[in-house]
Amino acid sequence: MIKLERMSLFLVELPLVSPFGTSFGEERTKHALLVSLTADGLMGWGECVAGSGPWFSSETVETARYIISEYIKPILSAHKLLEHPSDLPKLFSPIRGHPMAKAAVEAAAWDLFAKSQKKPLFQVLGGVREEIPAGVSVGIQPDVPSLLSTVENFLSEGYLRIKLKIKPGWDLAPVQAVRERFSDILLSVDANAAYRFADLPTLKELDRFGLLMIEQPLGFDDLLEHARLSQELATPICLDESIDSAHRAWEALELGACRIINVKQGRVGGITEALEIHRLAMERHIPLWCGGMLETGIGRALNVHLATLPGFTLPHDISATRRYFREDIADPPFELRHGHIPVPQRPGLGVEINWDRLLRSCTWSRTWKL
Ligand code: OSB
Ligand code: MG
Repeated sequence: MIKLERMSLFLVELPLVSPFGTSFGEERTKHALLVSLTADGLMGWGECVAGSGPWFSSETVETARYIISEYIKPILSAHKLLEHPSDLPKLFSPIRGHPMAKAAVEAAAWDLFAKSQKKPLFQVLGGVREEIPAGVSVGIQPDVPSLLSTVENFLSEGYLRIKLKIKPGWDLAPVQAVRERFSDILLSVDANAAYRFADLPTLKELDRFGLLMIEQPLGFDDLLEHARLSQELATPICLDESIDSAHRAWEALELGACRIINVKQGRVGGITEALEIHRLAMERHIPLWCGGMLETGIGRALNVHLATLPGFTLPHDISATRRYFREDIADPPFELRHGHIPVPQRPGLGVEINWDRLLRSCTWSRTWKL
């Protein structure tokens, strides 16, 4: 039993080492909302995966700050005694939507709980791996030559799978160029919902490149057209944006809308919900992998622990810290070892907040006694 004492929120801004371009825009700065919970001399940390604007999802760091401050904090104050972090989703269920806000607080509770058990988080979750295979997501580049050299650099660092961001006008030519140059690599694409069903001829062309998957080609909340598209393509469809809960994952699998799922614990409302998706996927032999949202060391550590579960069998969008940040707010940085990231072995997330860097990058913070 944990007795929650305090909660803090921190808004931080960290410069990205290079701009990250997707079909919905370009990010130069990482905006993160961090949550800490304290109990009995221990502090647990969570990171909200919402972005600076409502582009990937309707949530933003600002909507999450509001929902946590006004609606989640009072729930925690009324339920200070926590038996297990997986009790939180039920307490948060009167709040409709806002999965990323809920997940950030639940994440802090998981870190705290694992620390109270003096165990690394992956052991508490039932993870079975001591290192996880790393893939990298390559943003939209100014031209094909820069794309080829970017991909070449990542491959020389050891990444085991390359994911190319695509959009109409930046699809067949860059994918073909990368496939011709690197004929035997694991390659996938992510459209972030940039196509319509009427783009079927272009999407069908992608079948020529031996891709591992096509991630979220159609509408961000669509299942039915993805199911229809799936019938037309040889390449497996993977859903990201469309899966915002375990129930949606179940609907997607029943409909045949995807053959692979990208799990982001924040997008689906937390670790407990992600564990339920893991259970569903294992039952149906659906491969999973862990997606990323340009997380700082806090969210990155959580993804690494989650990715140790048995059903996570494909390389993840979990890359080394230095792929995004020169200096992170958590230590030590994650590094690649033969294309894999070692799982932290210390209690909880197994990373330490660097208070100096946190306070330097913090633009707002608040602490409540619960
Ligand atoms: O669609 O997977 C995505 C980053 C931000 C928002 C959405 C996505 C991404 C990525 C990068 O692809 C994943 C990462 O390296 O963290
Ligand atoms: Mg994606």
